[in-house]
Amino acid sequence: MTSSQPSGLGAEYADKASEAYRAALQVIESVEPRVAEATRKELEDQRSSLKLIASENYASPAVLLTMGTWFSDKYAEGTVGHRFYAACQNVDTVEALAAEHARELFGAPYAYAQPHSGIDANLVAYWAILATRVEAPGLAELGAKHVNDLSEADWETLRNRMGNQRLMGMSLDTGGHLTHGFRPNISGKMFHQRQYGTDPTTGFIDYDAVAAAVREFKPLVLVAGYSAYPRRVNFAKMREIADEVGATLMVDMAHFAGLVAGKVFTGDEDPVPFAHVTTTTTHKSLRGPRGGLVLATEEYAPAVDKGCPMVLGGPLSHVMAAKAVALAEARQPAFREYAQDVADNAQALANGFLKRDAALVTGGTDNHLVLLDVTSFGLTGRQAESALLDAGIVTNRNAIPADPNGAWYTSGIRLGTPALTTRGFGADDFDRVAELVVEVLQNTQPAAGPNGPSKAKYTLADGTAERVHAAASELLDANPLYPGLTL
Ligand code: DSN
Repeated sequence: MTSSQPSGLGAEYADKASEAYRAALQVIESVEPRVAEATRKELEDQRSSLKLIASENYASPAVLLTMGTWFSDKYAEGTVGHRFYAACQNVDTVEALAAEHARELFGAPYAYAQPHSGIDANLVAYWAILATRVEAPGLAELGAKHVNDLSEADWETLRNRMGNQRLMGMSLDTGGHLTHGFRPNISGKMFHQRQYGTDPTTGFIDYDAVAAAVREFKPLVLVAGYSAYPRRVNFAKMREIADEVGATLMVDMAHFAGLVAGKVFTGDEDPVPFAHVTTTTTHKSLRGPRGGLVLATEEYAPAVDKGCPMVLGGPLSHVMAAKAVALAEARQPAFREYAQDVADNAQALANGFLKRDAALVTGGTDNHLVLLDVTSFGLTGRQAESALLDAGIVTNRNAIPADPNGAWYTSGIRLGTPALTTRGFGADDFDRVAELVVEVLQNTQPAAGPNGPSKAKYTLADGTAERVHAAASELLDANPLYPGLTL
């Protein structure tokens, strides 16, 4: 894709969007001017910084405007056509549309559009797997007893049959998510957990090692998917591994759903035909509103459908409407071009780092993100993240495998291409981004705090922030965010 051809930002209806936002801000201003001011400032800040957070994007004005309506005022617990509240006929329409677009886009038998976030989607999935899989003979009789009549033995039975289920997911430091069984997270407490990692030499998933760990642990749930792994996953293999021990395969595709929707990940790399349950967010590479989505086979659908009120609070009807709009956008042919550009641009970004001798976890990428190991610059992830921010480059620090600095300070920086690709950045632009990132890190030195060496303090050589900011502005001006939108 060439630069200055933004895809998906709604340039064709910029005049109408400008009118809508101007009017909306005037209405907001009349009640709480500081909110209107912060809203204007947020657009200004997003327009003037290099957004490289791998989990962020820019939704179209059509998606954003859909969220600001009276659907926000409607309670709609339950599911389409089967609500605990009256007068949900219009919510039914938008929820059914969101689910239909999701089923068509991903080729899934069933889609549930209610989760408020990716974590909520994962909780619904876990609950649905437990509700579907855990056989509990005698539980009905125990459930019928008054709580005061349950003996110690009854409690023991309840605990053993309903709890103590096993889950195995990818560890946080090798790219998994908190909800994939990280012990302090609820997923690590509601399940007896164990984690798989990556090969310590290559940083890639070692499927034989995963299979051996699964054979030994025999989890009820095997979780695949990631937040910070810069490579593709073979979901056919993960399903084989799950099948060997009768585990349910759950795939969290929150990060790469856009690449699945855009048919960059096909065959064994498309999780939907292999997973029993697939979860995602809708706001990352999928470029929709903030929210979650669950896809499932017929077997798991009835339990997923009870996500609200069993796990979730009332669905956000205005966001479900926006999901329907975003998923309709993702079914357009232009979205496939966008998804391919996201992957091509990640390659350009990785190559830009490698040719400047920066170290990348796994030595590169074949998805939408790169994980830069900043130890060779003598920095922690926290120092690197802060110095880059000073120069107008927005990234997030991230643990690398066996991170010596732990999950707070970290030794890595995660950078993704979905957002800037939406702005129209092409391969040359991402090479320049890599150059600017390296320039900042080469000019950053760790600094001591009042009590000695610090993992947070740093100094940036004079003039670096200004120089890099100016160079970044050139790239940003050539690829404007919401071109034609004036407030
Ligand atoms: N916050 C998301 C991310 O940045 O990857 C995951 O929850």
